[in-house]
Amino acid sequence: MIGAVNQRFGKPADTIVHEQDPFNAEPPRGALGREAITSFERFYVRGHGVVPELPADATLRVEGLVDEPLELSFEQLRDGRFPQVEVTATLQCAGNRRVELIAIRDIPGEASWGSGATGTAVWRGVRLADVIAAVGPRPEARHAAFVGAERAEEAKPPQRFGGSVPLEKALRPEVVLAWEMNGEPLPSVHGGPLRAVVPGYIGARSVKWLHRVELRADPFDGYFQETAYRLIRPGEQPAPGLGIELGEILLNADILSADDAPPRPGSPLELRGYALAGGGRSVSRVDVSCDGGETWNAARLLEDLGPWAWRLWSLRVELPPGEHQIFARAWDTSGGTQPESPATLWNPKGYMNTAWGRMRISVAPAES
Ligand SMILES: Nc1nc2c(c(=O)[nH]1)N[C@H]1C(S)=C(S)[C@@H](COP(=O)(O)O)O[C@H]1N2
Ligand SMILES: [Mo]
Repeated sequence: MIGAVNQRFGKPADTIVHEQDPFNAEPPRGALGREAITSFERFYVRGHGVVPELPADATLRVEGLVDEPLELSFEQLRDGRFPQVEVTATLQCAGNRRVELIAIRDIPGEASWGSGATGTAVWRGVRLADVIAAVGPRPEARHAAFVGAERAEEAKPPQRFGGSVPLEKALRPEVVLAWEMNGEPLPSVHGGPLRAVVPGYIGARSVKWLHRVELRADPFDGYFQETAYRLIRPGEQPAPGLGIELGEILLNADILSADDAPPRPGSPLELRGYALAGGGRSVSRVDVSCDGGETWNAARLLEDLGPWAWRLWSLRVELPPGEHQIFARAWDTSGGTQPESPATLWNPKGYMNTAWGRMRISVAPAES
């Protein structure tokens, strides 16, 4: 069954399916660490509603606190009136690595995402800033909301998915309305024909199947921003306006792959992972410990894909026989680093686990 749903959405058979309908799935972490630009096959899918089938003449409305609302066909968006741009950006779901929080205390009703609810792609489209300039924002406009085309039954009450970012962010050059992912037409499971891409913000703000952009005085008041995607305290229940509204992502790093074959004693092993800075900062260093945090070695930082993308890293290590707890932690250009343990980060919805990346590796005893 799981094979069939993966096949239906074009994902390989080893994709880990959290939910079939709506489809929610992530790649095995090892596969994710092999490519700097995540291929379509290995890009996670997070959907709160069923993938909508949009009519061929679907349009984008740009409205709200604007002088002249616009309704644009997708052809008009790409017919040259707005310059086309490409941005290499990592999307990261706020629920990425929730499984480590669940290990501390159960989080009923939320999927146990592992390390794979993140990925990096080259997105092509137009700058949201150019589209906003065309409608003339009114001075009272402070936020730009994105509303998707599908109906999410899990929302209370059921409603379209949506979310907003401050207008200041919306006007930045990295924020795009995209119709291409890695040089191909944006697959519908990733929001095609058109999605917002908001680099540096939680994945939930990169609204798929974009239907409407609304300039507002206040943040979006739909379920997925007012009630969900907020950091509440242990013991609290989600409620409108409660807790901290999530927005910018935070510095994170994870270990994605070791070699495929089980490591042999005495032979070097290549550890790989990513680090991702938040707030427009960049990654300065990644340290890796193979002895539970006693000693640390600096990993080699691989290709720099620009300010909005993760930085892959690698480190060759030799491990003696036995069980090893590997940790990775990144440092950013402000000298900030990640918290050690997910225990202090636990929250009832299981968001924003940015603790040290961790992986257990066992090395078999040498053959005699
Ligand atoms: N319309 C719509 N947009 C959406 C969502 C959704 O459920 N509906 N999920 C959001 C969340 S929570 C994330 S993490 C990203 C995931 O994008 P992907 O499925 O292309 O990886 O899309 C965001 N955009
Ligand atoms: Mo997400």
